[in-house]
Formats: sequence, C-alpha cells, structure tokens
Amino acid sequence: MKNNNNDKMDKKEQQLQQFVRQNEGKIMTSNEGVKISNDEDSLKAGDRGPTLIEDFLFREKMAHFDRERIPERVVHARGYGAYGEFELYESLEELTMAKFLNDTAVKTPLFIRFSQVAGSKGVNETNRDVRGFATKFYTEEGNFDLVGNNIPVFFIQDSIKFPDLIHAVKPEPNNEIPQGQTAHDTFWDFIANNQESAHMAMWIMSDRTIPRSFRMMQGFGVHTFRFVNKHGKSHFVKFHIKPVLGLRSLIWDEAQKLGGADADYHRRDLWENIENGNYAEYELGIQVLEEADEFKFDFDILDSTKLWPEEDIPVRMIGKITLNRNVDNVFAETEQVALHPGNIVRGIDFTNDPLLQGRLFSYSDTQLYRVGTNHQELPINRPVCPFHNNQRDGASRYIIDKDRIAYHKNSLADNTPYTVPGSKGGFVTYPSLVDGRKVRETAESFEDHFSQARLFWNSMSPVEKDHIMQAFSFELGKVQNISVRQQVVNMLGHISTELATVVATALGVEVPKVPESQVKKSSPALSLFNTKHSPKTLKVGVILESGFNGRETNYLLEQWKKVGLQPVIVHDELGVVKGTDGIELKVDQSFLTGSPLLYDGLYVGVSPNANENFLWKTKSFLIDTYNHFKPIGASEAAAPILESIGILGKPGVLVDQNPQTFSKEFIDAMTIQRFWQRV
Ligand code: HDD
Repeated sequence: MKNNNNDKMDKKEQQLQQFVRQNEGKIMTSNEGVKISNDEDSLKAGDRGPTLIEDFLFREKMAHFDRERIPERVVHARGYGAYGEFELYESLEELTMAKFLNDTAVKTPLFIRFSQVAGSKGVNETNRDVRGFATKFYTEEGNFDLVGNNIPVFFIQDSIKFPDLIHAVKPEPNNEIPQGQTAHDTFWDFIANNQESAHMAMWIMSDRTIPRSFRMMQGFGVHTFRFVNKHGKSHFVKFHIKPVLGLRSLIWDEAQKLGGADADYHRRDLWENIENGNYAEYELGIQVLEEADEFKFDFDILDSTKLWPEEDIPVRMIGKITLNRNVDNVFAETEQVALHPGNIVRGIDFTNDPLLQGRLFSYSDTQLYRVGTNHQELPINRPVCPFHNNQRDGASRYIIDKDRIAYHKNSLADNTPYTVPGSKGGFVTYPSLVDGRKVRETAESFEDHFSQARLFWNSMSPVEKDHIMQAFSFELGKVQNISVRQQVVNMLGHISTELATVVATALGVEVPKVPESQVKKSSPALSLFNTKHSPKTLKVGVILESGFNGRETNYLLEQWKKVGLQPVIVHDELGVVKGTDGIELKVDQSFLTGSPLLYDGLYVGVSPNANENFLWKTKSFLIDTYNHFKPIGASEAAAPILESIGILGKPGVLVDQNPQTFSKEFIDAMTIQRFWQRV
C-alpha cells in the first residue's frame, strides 16, 4: 500500500519519491520539453507521402522504443519484488557491530526480489525451479544484500563451474527446448557428472521447487558468512528466513496446469495480497558457530553443498521482515535492482567458501553489463546514507559532482572526502589467517557428496518421499539418452537403494548395485510437514447457483473471512448471483475465467436440480480439487452431487449439516490443506 504522507514514509520511500513522476493530467511533450500537437501522424510529404527524416518527434519516440529493453539477467531472469522493512527483536551487539543489528529502535527499509533461476523473463511461474530470495537492506551504514535462494544448499562447490551448470540447465542450444525446466538431457548429464550436486538434486526434486506462494517459502543465505563484533571477534553465521504463514507447496499436477491457468500465479499472489493489506511476513534467523568449532563437523562449513542441521545448531530468530509496498514501476525498480552478495556492511564479512568468493566477482560484473557503469546511482539501488568518493563519469552519469578535486590524497580539498578508521565506522576486513600454496584443487573435506543427501531423504515424510520418487521418474523419463538416465540412477543408489530402485523401475533401467549411504540421522526441520500452518489468505472457490441458501452462505463467508480465508464467488456468468433471503453476491469468477487450480479449497452451494451444464462444470471443479487433495465443503443440498462422483465421506470432504460446526471444520480442513489419505 502506498503512503501519501511524507512523515510516515521510511527513508527509502522518501528518497524514491524525488524520482517518481505522475503523467496523468499533464501536457504531452518531447523529452526535450517541446509540447506535442499530434502524436498519431508522422510528418509526411503529402498525406500519402513518405515520412520525413526531419520528424524529430517521430525519431525520438521510435529510437527510445527501440532501446526499451536491457539484457535479461543471465539467470533468475523472471522475478518480482516488493518493498518492506526489517525490525530487530534484540540487539546482536555481542555478535556484530552492524548497526541495523544492534539498535532495536531502527526499522531498516528493504526490497526483496523473488525469482526463478532457469527460465527466461517470460517463463511461467509455477515451473519446477529453485526460487531466488534476494534482499537489499538499506541500512544507515550502506546497503547489505542477502542474495539467497529458497533452498539452503547449492549445486556446485566452486563458482568456476557456474557457467557450466547454467549452460546445462538452460534450454538446449540447438533447439532452445525446454524453457525453464530441468527435465532434459543436458541438465541431468551435468548432475551425473558433477556428483557434488547430489544433495541439491534431492532438494530440487522435492516440493520445495513448486512453492504455493512467495509468502509461504523459506529463504537461505546458503553460504557461511561472518559476524564481527566491536572487539574484533568473529563468529560464523548462516542466514535463514522463515515465512510466518508456514511453508506450503503445490503438487506437481497442479503446478503444471497452473502454468496455463495463470502464468503469473506468484506475482499476482504477492501483488494482490500486498495491495489488500495482507502483508507478507517472515522472520530472519541466524545459526551461529564459534570460530573454534570450525572443524567440529563431519562436513566442511565452507562447502555450499552442505547445510547445518538445525537440531545441532539451532536457528535464533532475530527479527521480522514485512513486505508492505508494491513498486510503482516494475522496470525502474524490480528490473533495475542490482543485487550483489559483495554488498556487505561493517560487522558482516565473507568466508573463504569458494562459491561465495566467485560470486563476489560475478554479480558486480553482470550489473555493470546489464544495468551500466552507474547502476548504483539509480533510485532503487542508491543507499539511504550519504555516499561520497572520487569515482567519476561513465555512461549516463546522473549525479553532478561539483568539486574540482577528484583524487585522493589531496591537499586542495583538505584531503576530503576523507577515510575513517574502523574505530570510527570505517569498513575493515576481518583479518582471518590465510596461508597455503596456490593450487587448483578441491579440499578433501569437500568430497563427501552423499551423507547430507541421505540426511535429507531420511527427513522426508512418506508423502514427500513419494513426490521425490515421482519427480525423478518424470524428469529422467524426459531424458532421451539412456546412459544419462542410468548414470543418474547409479548416483541415486549411493543415496538410497529404495529411491534408486523405484526410479530405475519407472525408467526401465538397471537397479544399481552400489553401496548406499549409511547415514541414519534425520533432521525434522527439513520436512515441509513440520511447519506451523495458517489458513490466512488461502482462497476458497465458492460455487453458487441462483437460489442458494443466502443466510447460511453469508454466515459461512463471514466466518471464513474472519480467519483470513479469501472466498472467491464462482457462478456460470459474471455479474451477481441471487440467493434466498434477498441476498445477492457479486460474482468474482465464472466457470470460464476461474479454475479449481486457483483455489486452495472449494465450497459448493449447488443442488442436483441445477441445469446440466452447471452441474457438469461443478463436478469438474470438484474432481480437480479432490484429485489435488484439497478441502471440499458442500451445502446439505449438494451432498448428492458429491455422491454421484464418489467422493462423499472421503477425507477432507465435508457436508454442512450445522453451519456453526461446519464453518469451523472447514477452516481446520483449509489449515491442513492436503488430504493425502485419499490415495
Ligand atoms: Fe546467483 C543472480 C542466488 C550462485 C551468478 N543469484 C542471482 C539471483 C539470486 C541468486 C537470488 C537473482 C538476484 C536478483 O533478483 O536480481 N546464486 C544465488 C545463490 C547462489 C548463487 C543462492 C549459491 C549459493 N550465482 C551463483 C554463482 C554465480 C552466480 C556461483 C557465479 C559465479 N547470479 C549470478 C549472476 C546473477 C545471479 C550471473 C544473474 C543476474 C544477477 O546476478 O544480477 O551474477
């Protein structure tokens, strides 16, 4: 929601306001300010004659249009963002001198861009893919960017392999197929031949890669970072972001079909909810490790293919993130935002993680190419604190530096802008000890690729395991090369014989005879089933025929809205639907514009006497909802319809015999969301 009151705006919003322009109600001019009298006819020699090159208004308009696009991001091209704030629960002074993590009175403005890794800018949003979760904190000491994903580990250990990974996952170059998907030969060939990916492969084949909403997924900083306190003491830290609504995912059949029903499913969900005041809320958490404990684990803490089990190193919640404001212009803000893991502030520092080290080069490099030399000056990117230095010029320089002196050290400007020591707020790199010969090698401690993949497998519920097996069977089933299929299944054999056997059978390849990991441990925190859920903002499709029970339906709708459910009234035509008791409801979607895929549950207020077409549509909505394991509610009159398709009395299918108890039971069913017992 937008603030119009300047006093209520945070620092970032105030800064952005200086650049916002409103065109409505204004005279049209050229970019040079010349008032335009006709914007529909180019200047021609005679009304049927050729256009004259003299037409400076045509030339300006067309040349600008010709340059409207900038290169899409080489990965994470499709994304969507929003502004918000971070509030700290308690001072972390003992761990870090970063001011935004010390002072609970400070609310830090931020911007988050969610994204999909593999697809291009127009890819549909429910494809199976890792989601980017990238946050720019506009702190009073400069910008801190946490450029993470919704998965805590990564495919590779050394960033020199990143171009190879991306070449393998992107559409195959000879035919540019498939778009934004991993279900093809080159991707799985890469995985099989770079077995450090085994752990990540398990995550991407889980339901994590088909989230229900950006508002219902986790974020992870992935790498091990450092916190440094004012005494110069360092701790290792991993960042976590947990959604207040709990974690929810789509199921595969739904995700595939949703691509057709609404290719903008995730951005629409975020945009609409923020517009309606249902702000997206998360908690920021950290796992903290003493420097002395660096070598205490059976994995290397510098290896980005490994997580720190939360049961061993608990996540401490340190503050709340709220996304509460949509952008004004997606290009100016979301497209031009330049995120970079190298943007850190005093009190936070890097580690030697070889994946992080390479990222520190790649992001600033890509922004220089994609957005330009002066990308940091753009409104979305500039910090909210003062910034001064001797960097000058470059394409599209915006700031006018009026000083004569643009070098350091100088005497003519009294050696300003001046540097400040660490004790006065200057950034000082943590003096970690580095020694060793220059080598192109992987550390031995990075060599175990299967233990945590097995830990992940052990931590899944039976339903999640089933989904993983189906996902591998689907993806590898799309792989044409039999040897690649076999190689991946062989790799899976090292993780779990059960998994490899099921997938091998589905694919018609050999069950591998390789020793499986002996890890028995599990980490309950990794299962999607172990998070707290809320019914808030879930959508209930409410199919109503004319003459529906007005008073009862109104009562149900009110009860549901009270807990934050969002009813969507569905009828065969748009307009209004009339019920008994003089009650009329506005129809939100017709059978044509709506879809059972778009609702988290369905209620039908339809009697078997409805016309044939209405009944047929109602049944098809019911069948899809049922097959996707989602809650179904029905008025008493509708019970025979449920019976006619064989779902009456099945788990999560409720009939309204008493509106008070039914409304509550339906809310509970919505909170549970999926009734896996149906199969
Ligand atoms: Fe990356 C974008 C996340 C490894 C190189 N990455 C990008 C974005 C996210 C991530 C969320 C989108 C930012 C936005 O919304 O603008 N990337 C990750 C994570 C990684 C990771 C969590 C592993 C822990 N990335 C990674 C490596 C490299 C890159 C190893 C190369 C050395 N990533 C890029 C990039 C992108 C990018 C090419 C493309 C567009 C951009 O940076 O701004 O530089």
